[in-house]
Amino acid sequence: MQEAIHRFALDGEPADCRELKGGRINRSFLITTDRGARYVLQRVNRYVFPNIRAIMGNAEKIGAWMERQPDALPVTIRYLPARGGELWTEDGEGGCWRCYRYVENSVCLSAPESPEDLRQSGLAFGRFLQALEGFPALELEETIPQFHDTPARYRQLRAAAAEDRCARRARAEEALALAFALEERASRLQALRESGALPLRAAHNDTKFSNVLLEEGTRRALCVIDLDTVMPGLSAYDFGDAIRSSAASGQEDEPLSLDEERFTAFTRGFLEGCPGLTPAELEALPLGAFTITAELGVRFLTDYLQGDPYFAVTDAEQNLRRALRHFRLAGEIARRLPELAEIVRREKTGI
Ligand code: GN1
Ligand code: MG
Repeated sequence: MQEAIHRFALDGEPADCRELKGGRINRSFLITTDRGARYVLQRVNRYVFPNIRAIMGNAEKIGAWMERQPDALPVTIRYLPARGGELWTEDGEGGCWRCYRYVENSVCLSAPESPEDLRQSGLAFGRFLQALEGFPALELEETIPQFHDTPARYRQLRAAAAEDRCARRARAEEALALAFALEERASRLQALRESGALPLRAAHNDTKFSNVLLEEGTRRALCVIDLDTVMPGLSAYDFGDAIRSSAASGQEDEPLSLDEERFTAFTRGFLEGCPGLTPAELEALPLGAFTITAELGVRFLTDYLQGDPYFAVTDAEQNLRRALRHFRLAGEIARRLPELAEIVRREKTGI
């Protein structure tokens, strides 16, 4: 890390470093220099993102586009060039590092503290999506192929269960049964994508609550972070992942349930931020919340069966607990779909 940080032109000499917790994939450190300038230094997870050129190329395109959008959020993350001219630097151990200016006067919460926090997060992700309207989505590289292709995620789960390389399957039978009970409904969104019923957009694809920075004090939407999965996607993914994550504490392995007030607050902000959604997209939003919740459960369960190579865990059962919590939440969302559709309709029309 010492070596990596010196490859970026900082304002001053690094004087302090502390780890920023919360991400499941990359590791992030807050660096403060002797002149008081602050930066985020990240070590990119190469198991998840083997193609560093693709993620950084996408980030650069998005950043340049956002800076030309009058309605974009106040702050967009831009990476600093490293010595050598790339936006990242490699260490001798296969690690890749990148660096950006810490967003001052911001707060990053692991869970919302009020409905207004949720409305602001809805506004942030909605405005992000809206600002990317017109962006040539297909020019973005698919940083993780089939990221939200739920049927593909089920195929990976089946393969992991068949292989059972860590002899964990016996402990996963209940979770597997729950997963497969959700499969038919969880495959519908992908079918809507493939049929062209839903427009493909440049979407964020990883809209968990902690990926929004709010302004300190005012708690207004300031910035959307974690652009590694910005690629062609659906508005229903972004809406859906935000809904599922706002039902969770940071750990995602505690009981989850859908709160109507929270759902309404997020929906209000999202629709206000992204007025350009088509009728078909509006209709698919609740299905997105269901699908992404079930899909993430499938991903956690697959990772459990494979010995946790993907998601950071605190103990050997955490991915299994996360999977179970997500399947139960998905079941609850499925039962409440008509109610959720009604909230979306009401928030859109105001009547
Ligand atoms: C990962 O990187 P982070 O922690 O924001 C994951 C998301 C999951 C999330 C669950 C690239 O997000 O898809 O929803 O964990 N990101 C990737 O906490 O797989
Ligand atoms: Mg991420």
